[in-house]
Amino acid sequence: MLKTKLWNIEFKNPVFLAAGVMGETGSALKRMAKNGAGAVCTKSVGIEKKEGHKNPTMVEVEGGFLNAMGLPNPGVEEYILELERIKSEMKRMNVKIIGSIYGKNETEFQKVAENLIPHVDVLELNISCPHAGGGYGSSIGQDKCLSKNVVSAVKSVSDIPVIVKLTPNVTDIKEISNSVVNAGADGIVAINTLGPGMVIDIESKKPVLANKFGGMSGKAIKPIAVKNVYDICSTVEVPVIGVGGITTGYDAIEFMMAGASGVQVGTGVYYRGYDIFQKINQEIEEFLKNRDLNLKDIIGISRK
Ligand code: RRO
Repeated sequence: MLKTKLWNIEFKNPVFLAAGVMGETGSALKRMAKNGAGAVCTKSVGIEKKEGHKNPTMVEVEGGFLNAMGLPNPGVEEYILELERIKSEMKRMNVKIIGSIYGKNETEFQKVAENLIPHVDVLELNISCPHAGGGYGSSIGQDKCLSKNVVSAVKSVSDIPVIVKLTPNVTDIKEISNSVVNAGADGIVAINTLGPGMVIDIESKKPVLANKFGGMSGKAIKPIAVKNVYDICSTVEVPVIGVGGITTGYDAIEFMMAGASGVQVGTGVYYRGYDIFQKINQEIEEFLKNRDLNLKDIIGISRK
């Protein structure tokens, strides 16, 4: 009932693991796959190993979390070994792999893409980390020319679908969306974390995060994510994957009604556990069954 075909790939369901959560190792990805995800997304990987920011890198706030992980990853070559280890079981479970990549510029993006493409089903370009600094952050995703150049460079070497993760921290999400789609993006993922924000500990009188500030995820950002998806779907024709504050099937349905063809779950894993994917799928199925609807019937329905 929840089978979803996007870019000629059949996903067993439209509820995917978002980048950055439970994606640092192959075994963590496999665990999410076993818990019912239709696809799993890797932690964003770059050319070289990166330690990430110092601890603490996460702090819980009302309605979500702030994170400043700082792109910790083992580098693309090491990461490929992680993927090799889980390859056959992922095939057996029929769970697709989305490879999230980052880089300082289009040349770096292209190099990482060339390495990773043979090992994943879909490539996700992370041009939207709100606090990575050093040119890695949302600076690319806030500039329509830089975004376009990155997408063109990766598309020129890719034989698999290339989707682009956008930041909500822009004045015109439609403009950026059109720019990446005109450059050849096969889909859009919206949204990366919001902000960044800051929490100050009033006893120590200092910001809690070692990096001082971090991107906001979780329930509180859902209305912003839904509005971004709604706006993006009104301007581009490619599939849009909604992400931002999804913890229940009803949240997922809301994103689909805004136009999303699929969803990703990140922070939700902390709220509802690893089996959140099964739970969300069950809730979507029940909702549809009780109303005699199919998934296709609800996608974009709020826009009609
Ligand atoms: O690693 C991170 O700090 C991070 C990344 Br790459 C991202 O895209 N979004 C985010 O909130 N954190």
